[in-house]
Amino acid sequence: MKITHIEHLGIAVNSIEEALPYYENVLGFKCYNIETVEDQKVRTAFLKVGGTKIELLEATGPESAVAKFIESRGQGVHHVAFAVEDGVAGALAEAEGKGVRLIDKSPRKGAEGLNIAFLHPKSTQGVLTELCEPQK
Ligand code: CMX
Repeated sequence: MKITHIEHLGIAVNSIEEALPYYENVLGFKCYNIETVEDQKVRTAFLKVGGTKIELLEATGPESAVAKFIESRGQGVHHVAFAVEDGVAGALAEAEGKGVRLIDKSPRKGAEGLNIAFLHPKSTQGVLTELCEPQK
């Protein structure tokens, strides 16, 4: 697979409204989009940081992956998303062929309408890893 850059860092927060003043007023980033990704049970806020982004993740219900994460580990870095230039489907097949456990067997639509897929943290050295189509 050809990874070109970190597309975004996902950060789990209790509340986007409570977290944003730190990112905007202290660090000086600008939130440009807030959306709900229904099938992931998360609300997301995106901020640009140079050539990459931060995605704040707020759970929309107790069964959300983000709610479970915060319950066991507290707020903090939740995942890293890499931009794959030559397609998420091919990258998934390659990762699986190299013994990596897939969470998503095929690409699906994530925040910002991009094709994405997750690799299981138990086979990625402890870091939940997202493979992501680069934004045009
Ligand atoms: N980073 C690293 N490790 C993590 C983790 C994370 N974000 N979330 C869970 N884990 C660890 C747990 O601590 C646990 O480890 P131990 O067994 O050592 O305690 C282990 O993974 C649990 O694995 P599991 O029982 O297979 O799975 P869970 O039910 O806890 O779910 C995960 C974990 C990663 C499979 C699930 O959260 C998932 O499918 N995530 C992908 C989807 C997602 O995160 N969506 C939200 C963001 C969506 C978006 O960005 O749009």
